[in-house]
Amino acid sequence: MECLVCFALLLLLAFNGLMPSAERHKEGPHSDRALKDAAQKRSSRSSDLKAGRCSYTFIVPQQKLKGALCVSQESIGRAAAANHSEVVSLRQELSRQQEQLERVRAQLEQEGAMATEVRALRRESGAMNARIAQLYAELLHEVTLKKGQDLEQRRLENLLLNATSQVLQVTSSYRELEKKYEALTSIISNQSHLLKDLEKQCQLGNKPSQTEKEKAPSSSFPSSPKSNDVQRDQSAPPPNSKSVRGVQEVVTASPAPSTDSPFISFPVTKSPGPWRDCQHVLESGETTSGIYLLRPQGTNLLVQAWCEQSRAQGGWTVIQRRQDGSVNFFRTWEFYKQGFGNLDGEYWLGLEHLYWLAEQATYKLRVAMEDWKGRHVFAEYDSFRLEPESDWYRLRLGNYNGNAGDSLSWHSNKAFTTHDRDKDSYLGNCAHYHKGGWWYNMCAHSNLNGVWYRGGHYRSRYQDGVYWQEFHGGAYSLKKVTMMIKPT
Ligand SMILES: [Ca+2]
Repeated sequence: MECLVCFALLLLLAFNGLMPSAERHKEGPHSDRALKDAAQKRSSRSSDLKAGRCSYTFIVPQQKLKGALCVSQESIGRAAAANHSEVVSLRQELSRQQEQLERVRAQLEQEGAMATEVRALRRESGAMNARIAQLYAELLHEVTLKKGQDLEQRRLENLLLNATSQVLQVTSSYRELEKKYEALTSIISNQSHLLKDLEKQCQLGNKPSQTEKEKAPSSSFPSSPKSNDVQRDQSAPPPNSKSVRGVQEVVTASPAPSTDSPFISFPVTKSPGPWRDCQHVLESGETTSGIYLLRPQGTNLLVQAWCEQSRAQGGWTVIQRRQDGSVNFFRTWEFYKQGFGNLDGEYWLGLEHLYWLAEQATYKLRVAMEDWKGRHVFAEYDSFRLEPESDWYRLRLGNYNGNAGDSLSWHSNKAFTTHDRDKDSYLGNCAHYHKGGWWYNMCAHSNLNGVWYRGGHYRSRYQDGVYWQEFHGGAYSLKKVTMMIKPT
């Protein structure tokens, strides 16, 4: 009953609400004000309905009611159910569309981020490309530069090679010139000696002399010491020609004059000789020291030597002497074999002569030395001999005695070495470093054929002075040295 009453009231309200609309249609479309009012009223009514004063809304066709309005409860129920299902479906549709919207929005957002990322990547890629292009250009530049450098290097190498070959040519030319100069100096020296001899002979008048019968040795001898001043002490006065004592020519009964003599012959003795050695000279009554002609027994080898008859009982054959640096001792094998120097000054008797002399008997060796303060010492070895040239004149030495100290035993049983023939035990050539010829071991406790330095202690890149290790050491160059042998 209550439901029916409520429904009737609602119908009345609806009818009142529709009436103005019908009237508006009659007034025509020009009344905007009326339309706005009606819209306001509808909205207020719908808000009233939403507020829950009524559960249903009915839409009634615009027509004039004629007669009674009948609504059955059944039709109302059907309409309500239809509306409800429609609302539900609409809501579902709405939520579905909202979901779709959300998805689309999310997708859009995602795509937006991706687009940003793509743009960033594009920018990065552009930068990378630019960098690669730059690097490529740099590489190209480097390659070009390298090629240029290679060319330059090759050019420099060629230049260097040319310069080296030129230097070699110049060096060889220089060596040739040096040889020529040496030969010329030697000839001049010999000629000057010959002139002096001739002058003296002229001064003696027409007095017959044995000297006229003999001829001075030719310049085929090894060059004079004056011809080579490589090692000569530069501060030393030039060798005084006046010191050449009593010049006489070789007087010899020898049937075959030797061609081996390395010396310019100026013997001082009137004794004809030749003698076996200086002991033989002494025994023959010649007690004056000087130059004598010797010929070892069983040989045709004639050699002049200085005989020391006043020191240590005399009878000594001098085989080596140093005293003023006037002779270069840095010589080749051939010079050391044949001998060189001045018999009344510095000289080396020659290994071949030494070998034959020492073959005659048992000889002893005496090394007499003097330092720059005038102190004299000596070293003696009770036997001395050499092996033949086929064994490089190997030294065989006996026992030592003396007051100089033993600096030669270490060299015993060693072969002779020169700068052009290396027979020493050292990896390099000792003669090169010690600037002489010696029975070098590895290398030298004594170096009596080294460079003669004035004043004792010397400064040199190598230990190349005239030294005796046990007497002042290797850095002290001795003032005077004499090596001499004598039969025991
Ligand atoms: Ca060597």
